[in-house]
Amino acid sequence: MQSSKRKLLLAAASASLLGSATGARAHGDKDHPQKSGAVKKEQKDWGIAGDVRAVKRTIEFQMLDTMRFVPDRIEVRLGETVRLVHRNAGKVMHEFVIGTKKELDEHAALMVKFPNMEHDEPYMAHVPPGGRAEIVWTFNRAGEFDFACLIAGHYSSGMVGKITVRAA
Ligand SMILES: [Cu+2]
Repeated sequence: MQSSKRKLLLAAASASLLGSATGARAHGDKDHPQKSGAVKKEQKDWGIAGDVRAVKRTIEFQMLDTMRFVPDRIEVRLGETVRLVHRNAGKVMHEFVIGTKKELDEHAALMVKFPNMEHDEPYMAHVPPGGRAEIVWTFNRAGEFDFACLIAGHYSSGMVGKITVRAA
């Protein structure tokens, strides 16, 4: 009982976190029109990995041990490619993961169960204390999205923020 539930969670984790790397998809019957050559540039509901040459704006975030991001709310225009720079001003590891609230909730629950789970995607940055990282992301879907630190305990303490993508 317990172990089959865990297996299911692990399967869900590898499908949604490793995504195209394994060829598995958590949402296999949704429309994914991209060709199989584009390994990392997978269209997500909250956008797609951006091209550095398309960057016209940089937004800097501080990650704090008070479990807050500064700023915790940003706005971008539909189609905009933004360089998101993360500076960890704290003494513990933090991360920055973009997603829908639903995806982040699910991912955070997995992180609580498997705190050492390793994962990497172009919409995530893992930043050690004093460190800096960046994400280049193209927001080609309008809507309200979240970003969050999914490290166990951080997400539940409110280490989250909002991204509004507005049509021009
Ligand atoms: Cu954190």
